[in-house]
Amino acid sequence: MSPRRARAASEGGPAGDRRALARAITAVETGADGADELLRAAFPRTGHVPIVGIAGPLGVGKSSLINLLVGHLRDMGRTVGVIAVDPSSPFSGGSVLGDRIRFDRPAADAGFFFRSMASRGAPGGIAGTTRDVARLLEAAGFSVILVETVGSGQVDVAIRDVATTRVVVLVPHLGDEVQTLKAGLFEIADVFCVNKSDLPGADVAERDLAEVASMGPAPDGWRPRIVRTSTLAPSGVPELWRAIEAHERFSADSPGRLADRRRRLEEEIVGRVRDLVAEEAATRLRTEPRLRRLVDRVVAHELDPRTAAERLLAEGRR
Ligand SMILES: Nc1nc2c(ncn2[C@@H]2O[C@H](COP(=O)(O)OP(=O)(O)OP(=O)(O)O)[C@@H](O)[C@H]2O)c(=O)[nH]1
Ligand SMILES: [Mg+2]
Repeated sequence: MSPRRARAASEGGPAGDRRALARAITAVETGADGADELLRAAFPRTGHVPIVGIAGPLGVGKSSLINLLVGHLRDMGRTVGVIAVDPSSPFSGGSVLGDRIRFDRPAADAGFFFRSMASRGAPGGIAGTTRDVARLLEAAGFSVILVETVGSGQVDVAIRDVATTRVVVLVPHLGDEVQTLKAGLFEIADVFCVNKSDLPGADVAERDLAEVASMGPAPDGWRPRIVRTSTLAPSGVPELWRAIEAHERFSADSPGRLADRRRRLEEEIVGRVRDLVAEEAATRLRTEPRLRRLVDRVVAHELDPRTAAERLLAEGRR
């Protein structure tokens, strides 16, 4: 894709070409030619909007909440991009998340964009692609990005580094769930949302969570907020958004969060270097006669793979 088209695509969005944006996302998801150029063009216009992760066990009402949050944000004049990460699709033979999340938005609403992503491969990979797609949405002009991760603790945790605020959604009668949460999701929560508070037991759930939240480590000084919602009533959605915004404001001047951000970007650079070096090494091993002979010697057990790897790198530096 030409730089001009790449730029045009990443500038699609509220006022731009939605089809170009959709195509750009597909290019990034599939690692097509031109994806790097798209991301390069997008990056300078990213890093400023809230990226809100909405995680939690299956069926707690994450999608229903996102639908209401989108409505609330659109009413306030904010533009919203939603990414739904569905870990089930590769296994269930095409259960498309698009079928599981419904939005009460007019088709012509240019300030809203939804994309579901099948999370093939490793959680690290999902997180990377989600981060890149979030960047395309931000560069396209969306002022809030919401990311739903579906019912897999592993994926939820992988998404941790993508989001600027992490909401963990639960329901009344937490029971054992609070115990499980301590191990995984709990540590990533900036905001707890007790959804389905129209059902009995919301008081108890809120109290339990408040207790756990007050015991948490809070190394950077943020104590998770707890918000009660119901998507049936509906109630609590403006409060949920206020809690998210409070966390965004807190993070904006928190030294710990700045250091965190630096660390994540360092990790991203290192990951990219790893990919590039690995790609180049694989190609050279297959194509350069001298390196093919090196592999022959490893196959014959005359040389070990570690030494071969070091030689390959040393040759590359010549
Ligand atoms: N009583 C009650 N039911 C709710 C509420 N919110 C959602 N539900 C119901 O809970 C079910 C699951 O809702 P979803 O929004 O699909 O939940 P989810 O967490 O996105 O589900 P997965 O994506 O499958 O993990 C649906 O039948 C909703 O109607 C609520 O506030 N109160
Ligand atoms: Mg859902």
